[in-house]
Amino acid sequence: SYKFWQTQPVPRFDETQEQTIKDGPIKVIDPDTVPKEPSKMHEGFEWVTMDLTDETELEEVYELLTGHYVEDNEAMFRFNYSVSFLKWGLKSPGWRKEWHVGVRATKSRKLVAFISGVPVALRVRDTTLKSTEINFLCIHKKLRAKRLAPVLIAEITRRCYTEGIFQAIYTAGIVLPKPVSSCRYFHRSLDWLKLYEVGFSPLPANSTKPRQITKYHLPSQTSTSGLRVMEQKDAPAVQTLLEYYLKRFDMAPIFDTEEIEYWLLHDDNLAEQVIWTYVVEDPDSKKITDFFSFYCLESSVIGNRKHENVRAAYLFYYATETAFAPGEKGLKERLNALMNDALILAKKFNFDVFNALTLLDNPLFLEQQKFGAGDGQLHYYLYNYRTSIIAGGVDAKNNV
Ligand code: YNC
Ligand code: MG
Repeated sequence: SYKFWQTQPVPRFDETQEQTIKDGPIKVIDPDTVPKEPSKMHEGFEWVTMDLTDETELEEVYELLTGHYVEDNEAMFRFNYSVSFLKWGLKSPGWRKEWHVGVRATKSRKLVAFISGVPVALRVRDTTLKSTEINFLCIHKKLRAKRLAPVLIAEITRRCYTEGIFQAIYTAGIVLPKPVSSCRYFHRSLDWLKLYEVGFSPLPANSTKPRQITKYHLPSQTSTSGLRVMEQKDAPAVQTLLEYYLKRFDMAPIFDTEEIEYWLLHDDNLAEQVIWTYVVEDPDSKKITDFFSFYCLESSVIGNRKHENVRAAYLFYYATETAFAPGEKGLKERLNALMNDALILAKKFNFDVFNALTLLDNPLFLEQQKFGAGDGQLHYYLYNYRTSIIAGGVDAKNNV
């Protein structure tokens, strides 16, 4: 098996796990050998480049994903990325139209498949790679299991190579050769009763509904003094703080100030808010000592009478100066205070659940903040780059 993946420049499962692995590209790409044209598309279908500045085309991508994108194992929920989320996620600084690849049915013009990439400067240990973050690979349900996915992957690879980008990062719930890191999803109920009613949260045998509701109750006010919404003027301080904080991990993106503004500040032009970011400003020194952020990603509930969707907040980037104290003194306590405030705010903004992965310093607060382990895994992959396995501390954004 892995008929396609075994032909690709990715590590094999049987490769050594030793520390002696030397980091570097698996294959050196000669730009002159990169095909100038896409490979042949399946009969009756054709390649298109989507113009996501055009609301109609954006809406087509939205419709494809809403009907056909990632579902849980029991097919109870399906990600429902909003149009605003797609604008945010697919048009980040340096984005290229050519990396929004579609497939249309030649006759009907219907969009039946999509794959995308956005540029990211990705640090893997001591090396920073100019790379692409691949996301939103989706094929219409009626076109599944026809080996179309490898054709889409090969085409976006060609379009990356054409731009002189020879590495990529991507995530998937499934196991492919071969994860560079693996995380587990954790979920913190904000509206336990709704999560129970949609079939997401079970009622433990030794508990009752009122007890579950009480268990997840949160105060109405945040507790961290100096906590406020991030503003544009905070971007340089947040950039420095995050860059410094992420140095503690083996794999992380490197954001410049423009990217920090883009990824963390709410854009008033969007119909729906996607990102919430809070900073802690020291009342005396006016210094930014901490920040945290979360984004909104709803899931459609498939076939439930009472509820159509679940509103989930996903923990995004955060940083705290306590991580730099000798022996990281106070880090756990501080993170718990910050994340409790994040939960309070998410509740206030009507989220039903707060999700986080087992990356960065998240293991320091998951249990205390009453997150429960989900059954979903998220595997991280690098394309055309070899490095030994990374334990924790990976790109928090690419988490389909
Ligand atoms: C997947 N998620 O193994 P083998 S994640 C990568 N990522 O190949 P067919 C996948 N490969 O095993 P279907 C994959 N899922 O024979 C399947 N594959 O070597 C591989 N689902 O193709 C699979 N979105 O077309 C097998 O399968 C081959 O019709 C089979 O299509 C798959 O966005 C899919 O989960 C996932 O829409 C499109 O099931 C379809 O089933 C679907 O016969 C629901 O394909 C939505 C969904 C995936 C979300 C994501 C990240 C994608 C990363 C792609 C790899 C990028 C590599 C880097 C490229 C740039 C390089 C540079 C520079
Ligand atoms: Mg197929």
